[in-house]
Amino acid sequence: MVWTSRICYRKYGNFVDNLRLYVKGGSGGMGLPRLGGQGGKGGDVWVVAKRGATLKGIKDKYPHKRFVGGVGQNSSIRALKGNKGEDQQIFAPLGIAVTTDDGKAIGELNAEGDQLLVARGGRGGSFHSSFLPSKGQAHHIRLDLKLIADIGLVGFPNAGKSSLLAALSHAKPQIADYPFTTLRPEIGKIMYDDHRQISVADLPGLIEGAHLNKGMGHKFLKHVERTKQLMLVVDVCGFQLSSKTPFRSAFEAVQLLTVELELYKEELLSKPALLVVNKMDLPDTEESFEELMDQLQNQKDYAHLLPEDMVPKNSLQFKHVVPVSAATGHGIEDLKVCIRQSLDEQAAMETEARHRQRLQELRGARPPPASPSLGSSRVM
Ligand SMILES: Nc1nc2c(ncn2[C@@H]2O[C@H](COP(=O)(O)OP(=O)(O)OP(=O)(O)O)[C@@H](O)[C@H]2O)c(=O)[nH]1
Ligand SMILES: [Mg+2]
Repeated sequence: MVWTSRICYRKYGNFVDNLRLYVKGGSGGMGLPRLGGQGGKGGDVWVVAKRGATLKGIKDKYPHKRFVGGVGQNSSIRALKGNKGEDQQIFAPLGIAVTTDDGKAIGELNAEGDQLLVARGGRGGSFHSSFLPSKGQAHHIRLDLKLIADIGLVGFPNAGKSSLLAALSHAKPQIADYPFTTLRPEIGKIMYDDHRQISVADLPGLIEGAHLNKGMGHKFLKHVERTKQLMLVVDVCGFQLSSKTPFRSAFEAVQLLTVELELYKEELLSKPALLVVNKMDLPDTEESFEELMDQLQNQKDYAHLLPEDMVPKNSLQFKHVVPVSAATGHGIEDLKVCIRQSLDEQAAMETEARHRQRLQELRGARPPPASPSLGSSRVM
């Protein structure tokens, strides 16, 4: 039996799982020595957890990545005690760790509305400071999406995700011939001979309409966000959830899984992804695999197979398409190599991007001016 993995080198997408921001509390307002007036405190900068927010959203909306609190009001004859400067809020997704630039933890955002103070506004001028105000705290912070694993398995029920995890790692997930065997993520570790470890999350099966919260819906999709790369798993023979639901071929399964990801959060499609075609030990699957490859390479020609609303607007760019049998172990070693290669490539690209950014900073690129809305408006 010869199944060869198909390797297609494509550009990595732009899923953002970490972000470095400059935050600065507003300066305090001037005191009024003559009348003992106290200037207002500068506005603080907060990071606030908001469902639906994304790091990419912050990056796109605020390309300068600078957040500055409002300046405290000066003390005046009309208002001896100046008002506080306006706070600045940065709305971030749930499941975020916030650290200083040198890695010191500031805190985590895990539930809707959780908030962290990341830059304190300066004190207003008062008797104790000879009526001179102080500047706000200023530094770089990092927002990191807390990852549950390097790779997340995405597939319809019964595709063999848990069997695959068992074949790749020492994990012993529950495996059964009925759908929805897996109800919560289970993490396994692939061990390589040189002691490298890569974690894989077995996730509950996805169903059509998951983006509308059907089945495990959002609970499932939330975990997909927290893995570096996606590994779609399809049964080469196709899939039928029950006698009342239509049969879906392997190609249709790929498209439907893509639609669910796309409708939940479009940017998930820009995560690096691999496709595993499972159950290749069953009879006549070589032909089905060839057909699937043809369909994947000529997706437009096969768009008519599904109703329009079930065809994704953008396709997932698979780094590798790997035929395997989780049952016999065939193709598993090949898959381990592909997984490692894909993650290494992503890490190299991220390192390069970081170096480029640092270099730019070292070359003394002046910090870009704050956008006019900063200090007075809300993020997103
Ligand atoms: N013939 C064959 N059967 C397989 C293979 N991989 C998995 N199966 C069978 O497919 C069924 C489903 O396997 P699971 O690993 O539980 O599938 P799953 O994707 O984790 O399913 P859910 O957790 O319900 O979403 C079980 O009966 C497995 O024995 C394979 O490579 N070949
Ligand atoms: Mg399972």
